[in-house]
Amino acid sequence: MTEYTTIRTEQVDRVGVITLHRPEALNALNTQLMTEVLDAVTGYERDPGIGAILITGSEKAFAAGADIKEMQPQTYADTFAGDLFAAWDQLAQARKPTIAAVAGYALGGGCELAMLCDVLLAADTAKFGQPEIKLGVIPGIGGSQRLTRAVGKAKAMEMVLTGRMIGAEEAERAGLVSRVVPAAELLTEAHKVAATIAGMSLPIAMMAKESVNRSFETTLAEGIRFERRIFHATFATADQKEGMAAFIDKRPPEFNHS
Ligand code: CO8
Repeated sequence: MTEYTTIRTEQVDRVGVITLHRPEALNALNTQLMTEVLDAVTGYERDPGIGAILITGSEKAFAAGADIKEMQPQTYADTFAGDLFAAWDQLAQARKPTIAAVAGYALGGGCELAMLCDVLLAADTAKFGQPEIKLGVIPGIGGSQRLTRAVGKAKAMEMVLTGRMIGAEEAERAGLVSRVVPAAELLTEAHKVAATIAGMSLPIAMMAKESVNRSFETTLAEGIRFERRIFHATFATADQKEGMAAFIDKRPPEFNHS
């Protein structure tokens, strides 16, 4: 097991958990934290015993953004040559389902990290925002793109141009999060969702994820054709036979992820 300092990891049955842990900086995303999260995700992606990845923070903050103290002295040449924050694309490209459980602040890069995940659950204490403009920068980990796709132009523009934070209820109404739960129940609910997904056939869950994500990349006609072809491909798996046989036999399926 790798030793990390800015995150905690644990495996709960088939769920790989990553808890952001920089309490002194409200889980601000510095280079070390990014490297550790991506290393843990890579490990979970490779582990056939993991079917879903759950990312969470603390009660006070999921993450209060990219680390401002680390970024402040950087030059244009540093950010350009180092392609600052491009590494987070690895999380967007994770093939296993990812779940973000957000309590407290999810600001700037924190909001973007949550939006990089497939399912976003919020505690009633969650606060989402893209306050970069107040620092003289703009979102840099996909915020202007993913937030706009999630909540539409008007709300995304208001959030990105004013830095206004929105609460959990507004985030749910706007379609940014799938569900709001009382803060005390966030982790229990998030683990339930993650365990449910991890209990499905892994290749089928990966195909479902890939198919939904395709909708962001292509036309409706091509997306529907892609979906149908993947649907046809599910019939090449043992888990399709098992899933349908279990329904007919009136018993729970026993997927073997093949
Ligand atoms: N970076 C570094 N340190 C932070 C950050 C951060 N993003 N957020 C909080 N901290 C630190 C504080 O400095 C403080 O440390 P210290 O005790 O040493 O002073 C500690 O965490 C606790 O924070 P506060 O005392 O401020 O706690 P409060 O409860 O008073 O306030 C807030 C909480 C409202 C969340 C406040 O901390 C805040 O506004 N944080 C900054 C939020 C923000 O602006 N985030 C966006 C950052 S920019 C970004 O994420 C994307 C950049 C993309 C650029 C792309 C370039 C290519």
